[in-house]
Amino acid sequence: MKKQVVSVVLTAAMAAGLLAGCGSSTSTSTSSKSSSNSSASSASTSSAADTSSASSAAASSSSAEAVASTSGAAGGVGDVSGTYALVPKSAGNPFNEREASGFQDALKALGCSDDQIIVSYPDNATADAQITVIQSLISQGVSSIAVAANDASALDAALKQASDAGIKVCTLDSDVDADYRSVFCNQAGVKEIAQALMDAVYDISGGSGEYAILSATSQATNQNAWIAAMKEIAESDDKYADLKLDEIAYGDDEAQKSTDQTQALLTKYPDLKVICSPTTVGIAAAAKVLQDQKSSVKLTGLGLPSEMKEYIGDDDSHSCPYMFLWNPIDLGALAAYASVALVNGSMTGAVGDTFSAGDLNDGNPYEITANADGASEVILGQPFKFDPSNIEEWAEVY
Ligand code: RAM
Repeated sequence: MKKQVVSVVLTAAMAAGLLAGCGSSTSTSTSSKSSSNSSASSASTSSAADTSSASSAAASSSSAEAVASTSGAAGGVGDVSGTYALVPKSAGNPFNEREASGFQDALKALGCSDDQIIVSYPDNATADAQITVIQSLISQGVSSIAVAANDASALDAALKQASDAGIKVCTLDSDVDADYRSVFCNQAGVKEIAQALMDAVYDISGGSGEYAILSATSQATNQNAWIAAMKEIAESDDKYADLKLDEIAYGDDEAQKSTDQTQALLTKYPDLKVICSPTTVGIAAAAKVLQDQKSSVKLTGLGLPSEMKEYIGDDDSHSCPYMFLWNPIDLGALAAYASVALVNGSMTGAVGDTFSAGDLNDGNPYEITANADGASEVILGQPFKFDPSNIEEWAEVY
C-alpha cells in the first residue's frame, strides 16, 4: 500500500523534477506525503546534490550587511533576516551534500540571499574539525548554527560559546547534549530506525546466526543511538535470541576504511550471515566488497538509493536485499526552517512549540516533541524501505 502512495508521490516528484530541471535550484520546500521520503523537494535534488562542494556555499564576511537588508515574512515562516549556518558531519559524504542542498534551497526559496547562507564542512568527521568551524562561525557573527554533531558532548564548550554570543543553535541528523542546542531535527525516531534495522537483520538472516554492524565513527551520536536501541530491542524480545552480534566495526564514514573493515569482518567471522551498516558511506563500501566477492554474506542498513542501486536485489548476485533511509534533502530543509524560527523568535525549540516548514509535512507546522530522555526534537518522518521494486526510481531522486 505504501509503495502505491510512494509511486504516486514519486511520479509527481519526477514530473516536477523535469520541470525544475532546467531552472535554478531553489525549489526546495515541497515535500513528501506519507514518509520523510519525498517528492517534489527531491525534484530539485539532481542539480542541488551536485552543487555542494567541500567549502562554504556562501561564506561571506560581509553577511551582516546582507542580513540587515533582508527582512519581512516569507512563506508563513516570518522574518528571514539573519545569517544561517550549517555544519555537516564532514566533507566528501554525498548524504551530507544532499542535506546541505536542502538547507540552502529552503533558505533561498524563502528569499534569503547567498550571503545569508553558509555551509561550512569540517575536513573530517571529528569533533575537533567541527570545533574549528564553529569558532570561525562565531567570529563571523552568524545568527544561527545547525550542526550534525560528530560527538555527543565534545562540542559543548564551542556551542555554549556560540549561544553566549547570541547565536541560535540547533542540531540535525546527529545530536549533542540537550543543554547546548535549542532543538534536534531528527530524521526519524531512534526506536523506529533501530526496529527497522533489527527486523531486517532478523529477516535476512532467517531469524538466527551471526551478524555484525559496520558503523560510522565510534563517537557519532546518531549511529551510537541507533545501535544502542538495536541492542535493547534484541535483548528485550526472545524473537531475536538466536541472533549473535559478533562485532561493531567502525569505518569512520570513509570509503576506504569502511571497505577495509568489511574485509576484516569477513576474515574474522567465517559464519557471518548479515552485515548491518547504519551509515550511507559504510553500506555503499560494504555492498561493493560483498558483491564483487560474490559473498554469501548479505547486507542491510541505511543507504542512499543513488549509491546503492546496483547492489539492491533479491537474488544471489546482489549483496543487499533491501535497506532504509529518509530524505536527506528534506532533513537539511527542516533544519533551515527551524533555524529561521529560532532566529526570528517564532519558537524557542521547547517541547510543544510549533513552526512552519514550507511544504514539508504536507504544509502543516511541525510540533516539537520530547525524545526518550525528555529532550526536545522534531521528527521529519519515518524511515523508508528501499527494495528492488522502488530502488530504480528513488536512485534518480537522491
Ligand atoms: C552517513 C552519516 C549520517 C547518517 C547517514 C545514514 O552518511 O553518518 O550521519 O545519518 O549515514
